[in-house]
Amino acid sequence: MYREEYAAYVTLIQQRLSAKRFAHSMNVAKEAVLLARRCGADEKKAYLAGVLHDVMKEESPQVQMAVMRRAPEPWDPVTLSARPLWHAKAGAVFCQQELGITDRDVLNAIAYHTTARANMSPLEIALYLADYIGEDRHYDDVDIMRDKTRRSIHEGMRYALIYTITDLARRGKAIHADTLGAYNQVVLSERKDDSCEQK
Ligand code: DGI
Ligand code: FE
Ligand code: FE
Repeated sequence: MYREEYAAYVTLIQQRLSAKRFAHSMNVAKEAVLLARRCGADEKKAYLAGVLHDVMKEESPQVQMAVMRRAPEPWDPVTLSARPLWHAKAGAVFCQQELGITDRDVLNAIAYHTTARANMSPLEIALYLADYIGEDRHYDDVDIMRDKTRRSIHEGMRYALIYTITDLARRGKAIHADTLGAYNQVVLSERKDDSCEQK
């Protein structure tokens, strides 16, 4: 779709990731473009964010933490304690500092692709949902998740957040305040339409 324009990033991702994770990244990029179109987000930015979102995923926790620590602000205790969150934060720092990406919306979409947060931009929502419904995804409720998202972005967000929070709580994991913030906003909002506006 935008593969030629971003060929250098696609090659970088292919070199840094396993074949499986590379395929996932390309699926997410494709799906993010379709969702961006529906939400009125920039399709090119959605493609770029999709390609790069898991760039740090296969680095060791030590490397992820070292990259994260290059951010100007300190990280909160839950982020520091929850390893699955590190690749998202390190990914945004890497894209900014090493790849020279300056677009704040793209960097935020990567930084928040794992936790979500309240007041997400349409681009952030497109990437967050794309990560759940890409072709390579296989988890118990993936068909329901795809169906809900097909019907409405709001329903997709609602289902994804309920699924994630329930799963984390069942496993006794810490839940980041940003995830709870996203959840509360979605369940308190009455919207049932296909808009990405969360207000
Ligand atoms: O990188 P992917 O596998 O494509 O997907 P992802 O970036 O959404 O990561 C999913 C993992 O992140 C999964 O193991 C659940 C975990 N996770 C998501 N939100 C939270 C979380 N873990 C903790 N501890 N707290 C959260 O709020
Ligand atoms: Fe991820
Ligand atoms: Fe992912």
